[in-house]
Amino acid sequence: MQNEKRLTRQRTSADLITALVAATLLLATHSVAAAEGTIPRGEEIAVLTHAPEVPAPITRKYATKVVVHLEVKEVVKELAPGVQYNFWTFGGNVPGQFIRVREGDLVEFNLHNHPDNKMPHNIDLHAVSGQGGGAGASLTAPGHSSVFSFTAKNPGLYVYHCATAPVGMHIANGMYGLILVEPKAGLPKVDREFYVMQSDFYTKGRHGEEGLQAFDMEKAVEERPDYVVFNGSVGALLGDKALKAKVGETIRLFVGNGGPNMVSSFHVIGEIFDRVYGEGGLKVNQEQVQTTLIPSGGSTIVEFKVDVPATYILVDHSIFRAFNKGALGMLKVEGPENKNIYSGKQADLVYQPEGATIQTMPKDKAEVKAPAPAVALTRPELMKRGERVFTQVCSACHQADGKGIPHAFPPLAKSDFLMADKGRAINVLLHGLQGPVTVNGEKYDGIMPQLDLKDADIAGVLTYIRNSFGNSGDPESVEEVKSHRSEAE
Ligand code: HEC
Ligand SMILES: [Cu+2]
Repeated sequence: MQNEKRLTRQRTSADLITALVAATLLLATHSVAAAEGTIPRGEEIAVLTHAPEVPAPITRKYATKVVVHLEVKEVVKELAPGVQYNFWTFGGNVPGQFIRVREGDLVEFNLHNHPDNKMPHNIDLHAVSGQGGGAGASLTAPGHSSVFSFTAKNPGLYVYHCATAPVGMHIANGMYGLILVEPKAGLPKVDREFYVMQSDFYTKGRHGEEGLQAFDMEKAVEERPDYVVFNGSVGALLGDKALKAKVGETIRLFVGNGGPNMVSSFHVIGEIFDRVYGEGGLKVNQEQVQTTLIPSGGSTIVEFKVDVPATYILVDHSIFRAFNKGALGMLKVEGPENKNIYSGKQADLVYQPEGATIQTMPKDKAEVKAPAPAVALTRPELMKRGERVFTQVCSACHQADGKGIPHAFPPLAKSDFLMADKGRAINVLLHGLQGPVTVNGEKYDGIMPQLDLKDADIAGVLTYIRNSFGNSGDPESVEEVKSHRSEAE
């Protein structure tokens, strides 16, 4: 096969280690495959597409080795007209690029984290059986690549997403996409296939507020999205970006739901789904469906024949999301009328257009909190509280042993940075940290998010980390944290 040559083609020196790791992985997976009698033949580079495009159906009748290259990029783009957002993406757009492989293929997955990115990322593919669906093997610092392999054993339409802490934030920023594992026999032939993915966004400003909008964790936790959209932005499937088809064609939509929170009541106004492959499984489990439910982190495949020309409207039928939060798309179908199926206008009826005004409930008055008096905690109390905070909040990034992850999360264990300056440590916990720092001689240039911690939690966790993992220092008092907080205000 000509593709086999590609393995040795154009390896940059940076790829060399990656290639070695891949080769080792390949040997290991190869022997497993051999035992099952499904040795893949040849090799090809996966063609990935941006939504709404879908890679062509697979015509190959045997399993092969498919090499996937997916690059994570953090990019500022439009979330809605006039509204920008710093998206974290698989491939430069939301949703992530569509991956299409065949049941039985051996997939060599190369996850690249662009050097300009600020955060480490990884990938959890729901199509993978194994630790974290690949997340366990793919945590990748900016400027690095990870390689792992898996056999696509289970056909179906699967969501993939980033699973780096804080997981919710990585997903909320746009880190999800779809991978189709086509069954050996292929899917029935249709005229057109499209890739549509719904998701919800949470911004500091309310819906429509212009400018660069930051992620709002509080709204995300409370599941109050400002935007619910198809394909990553308001209007991604409207106007000249509408999906297009001709009368008489059969359409297949691969529909995913990245969440992070909302469940989709997916509906196409003016159409009936002839067939639904519920939850992205392999079986047509229902015919003649009006609205199908797509769980967060789930998918569905719908098929329908378009009989008459119209602009069919894709919506989340939780209808305020459609008309007020962005979950609207269009499928424009052209061709001859069939008055028998649909007469068109027979009478001029009064039509009350949807008002553009968003009506809001009066805002809750911001509670003016009187500062709580500083509670003096004993050292054992601080240690106990600190251990809890560390386990629940910090260990996701700095790891349970406090040793961090090279290039991504600095160590707290024996950290010269942490131990040198108590006041600076308090400020890191109060305000987060970004920009280059050197910890024990290693450079880190990531972002530690600002964590919404109480003064007593900060005092506790600092006492704990400064007296664990081989560190020893004096306890932190709640009073000290409090005075740093008021200095900043
Ligand atoms: C989402 C991941 C994340 C979480 C959660 C997190 N940190 Fe960090 N932390 C980082 C990153 C990334 C840096 C380095 C930032 C930079 O490069 O400027 C950092 C830096 C630090 C530093 C200074 C460098 C060092 O190693 O001494 C301290 C101290 C620290 N974190 C403590 C904590 C504590 C305590 C918690 C829990 C309350 C916590 N962090 C939670 C990601 C995280
Ligand atoms: Cu990520």
